[in-house]
Amino acid sequence: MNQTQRTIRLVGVPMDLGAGRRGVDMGPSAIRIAGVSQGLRGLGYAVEDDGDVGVPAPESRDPGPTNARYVDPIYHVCNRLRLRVRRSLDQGEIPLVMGGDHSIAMGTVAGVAEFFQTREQRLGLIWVDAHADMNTPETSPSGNIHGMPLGALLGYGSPELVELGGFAPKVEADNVALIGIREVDEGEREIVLRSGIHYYEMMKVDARGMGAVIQEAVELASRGTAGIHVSFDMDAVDPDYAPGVGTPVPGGLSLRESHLLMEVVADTGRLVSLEIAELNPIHDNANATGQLVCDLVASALGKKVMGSLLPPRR
Ligand SMILES: [Mn+2]
Repeated sequence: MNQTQRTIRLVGVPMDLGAGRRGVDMGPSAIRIAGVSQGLRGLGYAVEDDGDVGVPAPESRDPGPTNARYVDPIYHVCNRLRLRVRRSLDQGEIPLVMGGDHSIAMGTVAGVAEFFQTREQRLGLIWVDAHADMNTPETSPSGNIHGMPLGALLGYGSPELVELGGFAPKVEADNVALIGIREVDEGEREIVLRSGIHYYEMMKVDARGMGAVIQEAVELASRGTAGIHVSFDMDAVDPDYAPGVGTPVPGGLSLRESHLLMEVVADTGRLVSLEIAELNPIHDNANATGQLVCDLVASALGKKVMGSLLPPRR
């Protein structure tokens, strides 16, 4: 086991500056309490926990522009997160980033993309979400930045966020698959279409089945890339299974569809980093959604009904 043992680096980001409803800042704590470390050690990984990236309380900051609320503190948190993720990858680890609202993905993906860019390699991105997260300050109805991170990573929106880490875009649109969407804002829809990313709204998941959808998604995210990052917004899962989220939308992924997605990703052996966002313990039932996070993380990292299969060393 030791020859192949890999280290997973837990990074908590108790961010709720980008969200409308409060409470997602307690996500990292709830995931730890549900036993994420124990589960991963049970699969044969070494687990290191750095604790949380520092995030200022909203009460202590001026929200700033109404169309991009808290853009300055969010930028600074994401920048710190970017460095942590980059360092973890430099050490040969698998970073597991635990949010926090989904604006954290701008820091996580910047760190992963930077790691590959210095090696002249590209990153594939699978984004699982009820929403497209491709608003810009001009299109956003709320001004909440957790609705903008995928757009920013692709080069749309606030220049400060787009240029995070000093390069843009972080991923090529052709290597991005967006799965599970069922609530997209009007102006945002146009950006999704214009961007050239591959999107799988719930209708496609229903019609084609998750097996076919995730197979195509991993192929697209693998094309010419050195690895895949999965950014998983818990609101992608149906609220029946995941009530503890920031922005619940009915008609989401079933429990098995969610696991199948993660299991197929694990089977590719190409997952380089993983992120879970938008767990909101205030709306949860006795941490059931926190437990689901741990189960999905285990599936993404190789847990199988018939035993586990650890991804090979890079
Ligand atoms: Mn999201």
